[in-house]
Amino acid sequence: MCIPADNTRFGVTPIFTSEKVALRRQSAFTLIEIIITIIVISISATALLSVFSSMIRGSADPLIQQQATTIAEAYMEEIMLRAFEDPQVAESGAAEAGETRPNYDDVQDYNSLGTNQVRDQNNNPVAALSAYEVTVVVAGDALNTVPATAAMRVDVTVTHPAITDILLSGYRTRYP
Ligand SMILES: [Ca+2]
Repeated sequence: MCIPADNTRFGVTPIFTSEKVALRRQSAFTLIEIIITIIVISISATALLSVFSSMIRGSADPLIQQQATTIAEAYMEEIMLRAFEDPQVAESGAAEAGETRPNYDDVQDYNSLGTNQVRDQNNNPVAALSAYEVTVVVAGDALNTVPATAAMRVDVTVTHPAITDILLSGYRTRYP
């Protein structure tokens, strides 16, 4: 069958070469679109890189915080195992005469520690923890119905240049 030049009556519209070129142009990216895409990708990459760099910079902090917390817990545990007040002589509110850390016998003795680098229970400095400092303060502080004369609040603060101070508080009450 012969198709006439004007074949619209068959439902087919012929596409001329100029129209084909126009269609091809529409499906491609324009220079402006490419530039906008590059700008968007650059902004996204910059934001991602800044997030990654802050994560890398702060990645050591949790380890230091955990170490500081562990130091505070170790001091607190040691202090809480002592008596409320000196069992042999009148309580002075700090270490009594002749007492050193290895033979501290009440919680109030620990007021004599003040601020110092981390030390073990025999008062030997722990070289590996030299960047941390510990401060211990023990003072009477009412705890609900327990008066301040029968409740000692123990504050253990651990500091390190890279983190916010870690403060651990506990109470030692006078009980029989
Ligand atoms: Ca004592």
